Amino acid sequence: MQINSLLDLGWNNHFQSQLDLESLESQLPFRVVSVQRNLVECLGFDQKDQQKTLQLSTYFWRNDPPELHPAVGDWVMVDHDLNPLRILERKTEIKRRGAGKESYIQLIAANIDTLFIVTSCNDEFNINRIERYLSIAAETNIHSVLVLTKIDLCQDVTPYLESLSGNHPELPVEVINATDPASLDGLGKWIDHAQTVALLGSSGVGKSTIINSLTASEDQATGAIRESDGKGRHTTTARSLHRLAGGGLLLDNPGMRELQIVDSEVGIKSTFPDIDALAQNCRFKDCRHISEPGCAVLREIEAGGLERRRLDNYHKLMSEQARNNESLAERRNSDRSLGRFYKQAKKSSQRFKSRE
Ligand SMILES: Nc1nc2c(ncn2[C@@H]2O[C@H](COP(=O)(O)OP(=O)(O)OP(=O)(O)O)[C@@H](O)[C@H]2O)c(=O)[nH]1
Ligand SMILES: [Mg+2]
Ligand SMILES: [Zn+2]
Repeated sequence: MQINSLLDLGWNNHFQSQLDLESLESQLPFRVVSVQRNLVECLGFDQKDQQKTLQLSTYFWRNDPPELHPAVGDWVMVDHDLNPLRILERKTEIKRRGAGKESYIQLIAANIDTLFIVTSCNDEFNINRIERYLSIAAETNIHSVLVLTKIDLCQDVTPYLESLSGNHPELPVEVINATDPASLDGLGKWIDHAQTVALLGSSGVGKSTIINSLTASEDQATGAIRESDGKGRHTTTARSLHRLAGGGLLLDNPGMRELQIVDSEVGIKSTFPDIDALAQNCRFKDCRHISEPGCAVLREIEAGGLERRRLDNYHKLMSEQARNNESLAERRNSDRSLGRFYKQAKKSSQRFKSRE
């Protein structure tokens, strides 16, 4: 990736204002462009102002919780010998609950301006899942655009478009054939110079195909979906940032198997503004819209003004994030008490030694 200045990588005032005079003189900002296991690749300029690609090990962050490890899109400050020092405070973060039993937050990407929710007009299309993405983006003030792929393989896109406009009238929708660069013109207006756009969606929906078509390259491997069930083969395995000729930055991601929502109450509420507005008229202030008397949300469902599915998904997302927040808080507490225990143990062993 050839760049002229940090501005081309999305550097702006939000990051600049975090640096005092001393760090401006002694440190250099690098942007994380890909993460593979324990290796973080960053792009920036060295002390002689030469463009430089850095490979950093995540070992430096080994004692930090996972959400504070570098993610694609992060800005890492390094010293003049190119050793990592810290990660700058993020403008936005796309996160989920990490997979597995242990409760932790996994960062998918940092400092994203716009999210392309990529979905195809076939069985993969799922409005509940789209609302999950929307909630996560809204929580961190990322602007979402829905990209509907594979129109060339679809008889009739109307049901998909109706489902989107019926549920989310404000959501911009771009309908494309990802394999045909001519059909991608509409995406351009969402990818301004130095803006970072993340593509998220299930495996096989065409995220990497979009990137290849927009960069006129074959840089990203793509893979045909399975004929038996139409599912993708998880072709992309690492996140990586790509620069377009127009100066926009696109982040390719592996297809998502699961997107467990965490810490997103505000995002969910703003994804379901109709439910939030109706809730103002419920008899009880803390109405959960399950079976309470005087519930304005349930009344609206009965009157046919609100789809039951929407309320069900709202409940599902709200309780999922509450559950995940709770187990996260428990884990943090136990980490903290474990930390205290170790500190105590260290102190008493030092006391013991000093008496020897
Ligand atoms: N006809 C047609 N094929 C498409 C379109 N978009 C993607 N494909 C094909 O669908 C398959 C999967 O595309 P990929 O770009 O690999 O999908 P992906 O979202 O990157 O998948 P993962 O990397 O597994 O997450 C490839 O064979 C693409 O050529 C489209 O709009 N029309
Ligand atoms: Mg891919
Ligand atoms: Zn209610």
